[in-house]
Amino acid sequence: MTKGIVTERAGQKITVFVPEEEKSYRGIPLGKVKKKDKVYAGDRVRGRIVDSESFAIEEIEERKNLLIRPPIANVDKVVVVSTIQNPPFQSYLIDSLLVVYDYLGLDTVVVFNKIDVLDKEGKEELEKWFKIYTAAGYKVLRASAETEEGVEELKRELSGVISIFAGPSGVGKSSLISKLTGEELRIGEVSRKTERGRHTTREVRLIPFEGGFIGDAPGFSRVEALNFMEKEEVRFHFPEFLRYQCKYSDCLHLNEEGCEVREALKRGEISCERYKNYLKMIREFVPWLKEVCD
Ligand SMILES: Nc1nc2c(ncn2[C@@H]2O[C@H](COP(=O)(O)OP(=O)(O)OP(=O)(O)O)[C@@H](O)[C@H]2O)c(=O)[nH]1
Ligand SMILES: [Mg+2]
Ligand SMILES: [Zn+2]
Repeated sequence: MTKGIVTERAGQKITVFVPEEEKSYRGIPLGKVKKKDKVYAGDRVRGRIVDSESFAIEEIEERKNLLIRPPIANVDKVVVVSTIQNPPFQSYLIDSLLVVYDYLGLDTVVVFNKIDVLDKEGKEELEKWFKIYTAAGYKVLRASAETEEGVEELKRELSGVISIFAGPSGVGKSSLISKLTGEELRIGEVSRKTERGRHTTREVRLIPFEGGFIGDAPGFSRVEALNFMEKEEVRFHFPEFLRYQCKYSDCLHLNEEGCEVREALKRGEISCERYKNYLKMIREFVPWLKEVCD
């Protein structure tokens, strides 16, 4: 049997890329596959090349994971793209995405794109956020799809894995992917369409890239961690909190006695911006916040 990977799923159309041949085929799910399971982009499949155009899918390998939006299976890494200016940085949305992807067991890379458009204030703000996310424990890159700064570094992060690009609309996800892969994607147009439409486009395409695959996704405007997990779970997905041992193991890092996260916040080891987003995510308030932060 030949191994392939589903790179596209659009309605009835399935595209299978066969690495051995470096060629794409039209995927035809055989009876048992059709009944048992839906086929998703990212699925690793086994089957036979029937002719120069077609690949008969006989088996779908067990999935490592399956994302809903965009619908892609076996994702290894998420590139969380944002900008400081044009559009302005939305730290709550980015932190929510980072929490949710960590909860789903996905690696993340934080990318600040459009660094070519920053004015003096913007540059300062970029350095501020760069430090905050680096200190929190994330891999952070500064990039520009326009000048190609940072694109090589990003390339190294993506070889050999299935990755998707996520983040707000208009930050340059499609532009970065186009620069990386040389594939022409719809720039500044895709999500405007999907976000307005009642039936969000369910089409996804993975582009073969350096032994791995890259998927484009429509922009997000809102993500809430509590739609994915319990309030008590959120704290485990702030990597910087995990460095501290509070007196009580069920400490939510609010008003509890012996909270080491609060102490770290007071010492400036944990960023107030990140902590405030944590509170917002779990819909909590602490009376001492004003004293400690600003
Ligand atoms: N100056 C500058 N403009 C950029 C850069 N990257 C993207 N753009 C522009 O920003 C706009 C949005 O880019 P897209 O690549 O469509 O953004 P996106 O994140 O894919 O947006 P959605 O698909 O709506 O989620 C386009 O006009 C791009 O030309 C960059 O690094 N610098
Ligand atoms: Mg796009
Ligand atoms: Zn605590």
